[in-house]
Amino acid sequence: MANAQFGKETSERGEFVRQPNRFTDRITADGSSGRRPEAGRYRLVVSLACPWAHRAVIVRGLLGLTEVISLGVVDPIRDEKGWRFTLDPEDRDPVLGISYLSEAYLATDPDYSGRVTVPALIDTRTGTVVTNDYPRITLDLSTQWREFHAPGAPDLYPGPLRAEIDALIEPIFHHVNNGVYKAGFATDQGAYEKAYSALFAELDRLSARLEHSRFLMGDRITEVDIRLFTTLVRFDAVYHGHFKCNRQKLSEMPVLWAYARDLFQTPGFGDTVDFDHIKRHYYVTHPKINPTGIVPVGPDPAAWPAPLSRV
Ligand SMILES: N[C@@H](CCC(=O)N[C@@H](CS)C(=O)NCC(=O)O)C(=O)O
Repeated sequence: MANAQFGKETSERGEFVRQPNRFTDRITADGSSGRRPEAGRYRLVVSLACPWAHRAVIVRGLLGLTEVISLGVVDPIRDEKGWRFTLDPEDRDPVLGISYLSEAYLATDPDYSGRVTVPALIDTRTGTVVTNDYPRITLDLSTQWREFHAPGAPDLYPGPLRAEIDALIEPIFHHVNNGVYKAGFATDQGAYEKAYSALFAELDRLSARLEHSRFLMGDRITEVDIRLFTTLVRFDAVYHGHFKCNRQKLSEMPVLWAYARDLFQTPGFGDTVDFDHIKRHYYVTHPKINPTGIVPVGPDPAAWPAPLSRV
């Protein structure tokens, strides 16, 4: 597709079809996968712009794993060779010693030809990618790394609630997390409108659920809140304009807006949000959608930390 942002991931009907995650090894508590949790061995490489990576940053922080799994942060702007470690001295990740994330991908699979994506969990001993399977990464941090969780860390994926959490995660992924991308990367009017309608229908459902519930699963924060938050926090800054998800702004949907700010103001959430990285990444690196690369000045982020009361 000539006018597609990601040609290989755009169907003949102009729909965005996300590539599968290539590296899916796991680190498991019992070592049955061949890898066990180990303090200091693994490095999580993220872009602070990326909603999929953002999930892992939040979960790692909430569970108290920041001293156990180190964090590498890439420049929000990729060049023709992809994600770069230009925020580090000498443009190299200080632990992995590489300048591009692609070096780790190619060290793992010399024939890799897909998009080199974040988040990626890297084995610092070998410099290879253990996993870029973002939905699994956070669940494994919750369930497989328990021995390293901080005392009193929340259980973000409690056994008895998993079926209900999984049932919520599914439509949120398709219609919201990935839905905004399906709207934004569509190259066909119908494909865009389908994604737009499904997105707002799902947001309406979530809003109704949150009208009488502080979080999606009641009074406690779980994995599914984190997954919804990382899309909501980008909504007005990026998805409303850049991806044409503009029935309303988040700030015009009162229940979701209050919910998102409630999470933002919870330690471990707002302190992981970098609106500068978020805006520069999307508006600069999708030239088919925003050919000028101009980054909008607004919206004013001051409303996010403003005092709020939820009924
Ligand atoms: N691994 C997933 C999701 C992660 C993902 O898409 N990350 C984006 C940033 S939000 C990325 O790394 N993109 C690199 C690229 O487009 O070249 C995928 O391949 O679709």
